[in-house]
Amino acid sequence: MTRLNQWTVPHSGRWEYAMKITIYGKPDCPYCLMAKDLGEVLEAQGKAEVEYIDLQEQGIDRPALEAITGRPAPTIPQILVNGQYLGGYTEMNKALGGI
Ligand SMILES: N[C@@H](CCC(=O)N[C@@H](CS)C(=O)NCC(=O)O)C(=O)O
Repeated sequence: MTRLNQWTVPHSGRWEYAMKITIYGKPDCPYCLMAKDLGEVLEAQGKAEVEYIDLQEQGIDRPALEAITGRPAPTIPQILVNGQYLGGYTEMNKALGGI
């Protein structure tokens, strides 16, 4: 079993990413696209596993999104890290843009 890099942790006999980023967004949303792009960069760098969830495609409306994030969601994207609320693209870029 080889450790991939500092972003991986042992889990059930194998290595998995320590960071799982979940992005809730919609098409035609520039901030969602920026979050998606940053997520793709982090994933390509082997730093995180990223899941992008299209709210329209999945039929998730605002109350449902707020139930998921546990707080008001006046804007999109809404982003979680390991199930914990992070914020929107601005917070994602600030926290993870330079890692
Ligand atoms: N500060 C937020 C801004 C996000 C934002 O303004 N998103 C737009 C869509 S790209 C939005 O949700 N506007 C209000 C709306 O669509 O109801 C962030 O960094 O994510």
